[in-house]
Amino acid sequence: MSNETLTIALSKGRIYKDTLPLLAAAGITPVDDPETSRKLILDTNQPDVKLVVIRASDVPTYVQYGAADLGVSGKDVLMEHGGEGIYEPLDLRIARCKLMVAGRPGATETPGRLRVATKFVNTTRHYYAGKGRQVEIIKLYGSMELAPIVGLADCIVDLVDTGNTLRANGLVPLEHIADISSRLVVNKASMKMKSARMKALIQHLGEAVDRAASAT
Ligand code: PRT
Ligand code: MG
Repeated sequence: MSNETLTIALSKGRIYKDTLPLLAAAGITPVDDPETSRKLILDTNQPDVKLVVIRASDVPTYVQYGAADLGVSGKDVLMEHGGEGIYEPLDLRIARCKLMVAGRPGATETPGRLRVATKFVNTTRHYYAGKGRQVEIIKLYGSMELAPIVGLADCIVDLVDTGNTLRANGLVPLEHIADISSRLVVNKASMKMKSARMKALIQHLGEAVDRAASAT
């Protein structure tokens, strides 16, 4: 990417949908719609601002290596990634949910080693290490809610919003690990090399977040 272009990494779905109004308030509007376009690099109304639309869990990696100057990423994804090479200057307060332990009622009260299914392996290891509890972590890539039902695990570590998915599968939230929202992340080197433009964009996004917060 040229020194002049600012590249912003986003994921499709709820993060894209909730980030659009914030970008618009900062004067950036995409020309293509990622839900219908097959393009992976989207032009915007500003010739020197591009969007790359990628998997949510890949956003910190793109920003870490400077393939994108900025990105929008869930705190869950950032905790799991570790945040190397990345600053996290702004809580965008979008795509909010909770990271929780869930299972059948009482599932974690059994003595001994717990079997925990999750896609958040690092975060889960860190959480139970902090509690001094022995666990066996089973890595899954999706549909974690199935694991306790079929006896693959005692409990899961997953994101919970309304709780409907847990309820529909006979599970309950058991422990709160973290409040989650999406964060603006920036590449540390870009922050130095493109300092003025990056700071202006961060400030405009911050003002848009504050306006959105005071409107609710
Ligand atoms: O789908 P893909 O593998 O590409 O990536 P992804 O699943 O990480 O992306 P996406 O778009 O589903 O989620 C992006 C980000 O949105 C996450 O990293 C979170 O930071 C945030 N977010 C906010 C959520 C939720 N709310 C959420 N409810 N991400 C996922 N969920 C899922 C949850 O995993 C569970 O299966 O929704 C289900 C629970 O919802 P309720 O309302 O039934 O409780
Ligand atoms: Mg998903």
